[in-house]
Amino acid sequence: MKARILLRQLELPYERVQVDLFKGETRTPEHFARNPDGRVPVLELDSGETIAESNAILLHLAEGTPYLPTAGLGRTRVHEWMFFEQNRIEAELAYARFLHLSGRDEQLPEVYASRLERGSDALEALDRGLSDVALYAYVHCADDAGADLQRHEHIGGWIERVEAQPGFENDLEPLPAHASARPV
Ligand SMILES: N[C@@H](CCC(=O)N[C@@H](CS)C(=O)NCC(=O)O)C(=O)O
Repeated sequence: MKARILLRQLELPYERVQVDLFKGETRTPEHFARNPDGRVPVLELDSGETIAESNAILLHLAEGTPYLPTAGLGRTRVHEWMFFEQNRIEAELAYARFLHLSGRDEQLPEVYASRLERGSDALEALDRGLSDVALYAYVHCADDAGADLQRHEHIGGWIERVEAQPGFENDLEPLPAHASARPV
């Protein structure tokens, strides 16, 4: 989602190709050739070369545009928050969200509780700091993880500012029904 937001902000045409990870489509030889780690997102360039890791995609697209400061402390600040996003938001809050939305929190209640606690702690850190699109993706839907966004003073206003930017569109899709671990 964050790669698509930046593509639209930069007015770069793109084609969205969906890979269903719940049907094992990320673990095929074709997909390993795109990303040896077998995950999405992957950006395929016109040259056929591929870039994995959402934040590497953002940095590649933003290079030389107003969305990324040139070398120096400004760029380092962007990197700080992008590393924070990967380590704290994605590893903890996003995983809690996946467990909660797919019903796996009922099978792994202790894992879920610990990820949610650590993810909520990361939201507090974000509330004290700053923000960008890399962080927006999993923070705007923190409620999905069972986290309480209302507890944080600044995050609501920041989400509204991100959503007010030109090119913004929330095209996040819900988890498909077959992702659920809940008995039918
Ligand atoms: N650090 C990576 C994480 C990517 C990731 O975990 N993708 C998940 C979906 S959100 C995935 O593709 N899982 C499929 C699999 O592990 O086979 C990034 O930010 O791009």
